[in-house]
Amino acid sequence: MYSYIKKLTFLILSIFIIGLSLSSISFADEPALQDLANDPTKASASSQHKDRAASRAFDNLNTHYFVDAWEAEGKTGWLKYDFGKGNEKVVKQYSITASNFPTSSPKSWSFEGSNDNQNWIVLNSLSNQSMFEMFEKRIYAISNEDMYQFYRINVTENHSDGWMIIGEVELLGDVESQIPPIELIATPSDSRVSLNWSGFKNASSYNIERSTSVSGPYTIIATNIAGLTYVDTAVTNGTTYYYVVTAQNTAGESSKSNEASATPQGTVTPPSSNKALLVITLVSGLEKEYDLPMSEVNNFITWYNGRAAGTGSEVFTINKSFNKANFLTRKDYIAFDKVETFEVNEYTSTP
Ligand SMILES: [Ca+2]
Ligand SMILES: [Ca+2]
Repeated sequence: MYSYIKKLTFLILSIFIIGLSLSSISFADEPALQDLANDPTKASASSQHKDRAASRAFDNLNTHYFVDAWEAEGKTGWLKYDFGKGNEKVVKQYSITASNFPTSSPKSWSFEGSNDNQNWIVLNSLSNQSMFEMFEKRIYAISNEDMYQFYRINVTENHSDGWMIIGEVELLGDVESQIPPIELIATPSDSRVSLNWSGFKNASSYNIERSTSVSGPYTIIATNIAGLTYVDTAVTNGTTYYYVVTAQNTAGESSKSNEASATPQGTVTPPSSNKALLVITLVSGLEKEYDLPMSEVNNFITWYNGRAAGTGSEVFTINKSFNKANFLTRKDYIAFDKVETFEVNEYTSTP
């Protein structure tokens, strides 16, 4: 008897433990999904009864009569929800709740996602489903990890009535883990702007758009970029450019990324505080020595090189401000064809 009780206890304990582990397998790590579709104004449909518009399927109401339901004019039709550009969602489950007319409930349909409202990806396809009970709610889990702006239920067959009616539809997702939109960073350098961005889930390629005004209008400057970087070399130093990136996948084009701006700049040499002795030997044999800031010596060299190449003015003017004494200005005019050679001796000036 004792042994029997012990065995029984063991058996009950075992069942209890198996039950516990089963329940933890079933429910552990399930994110809390919430209905993301609660704005009836974002609903539309292939057709709708004048008193039972598409919005009725997203009004969170399903009362005793089908006034709160969407009714298609016919046995088939689609019901769509638009989350809006930049507000794409990853929907992982959807639910359909029947109205009080089970015979009008859907029998065969597909659940689809899109980012351009033209190309639709079938996320779930069901046919010959049993008739809904009155006000029955059924939840369908789908293995979707992608963001879509548009979702729709595309009903190809209802149960028997001449009209198809759906009381309520939920689009369920994990609010916390919606994938953020593309994050774009623009980095300027000399005659180029480098763009880097974070990836869009399942993107096949990216398009780059550019503007010289904040918030556009943008012009597409590159398409079908496979990677996550792009270098724009068709830029002018000193001009500020504004960029956005969009992702392309089989479901269409994503919304625009954040706008990133950059102003490419040439390599700027900081003005040198150094000075130099510029010694010019003229054709006549005369030597002229000037103690000048390095910047003015550089101007002289630029003039001389230009003149040697046949451009620029015939004469270079040296401001001898270093020793003006009683004169307002003292200037030397150096004619190119009078210069035999010159020598530059730079030195660090100590303030
Ligand atoms: Ca809702
Ligand atoms: Ca409703």
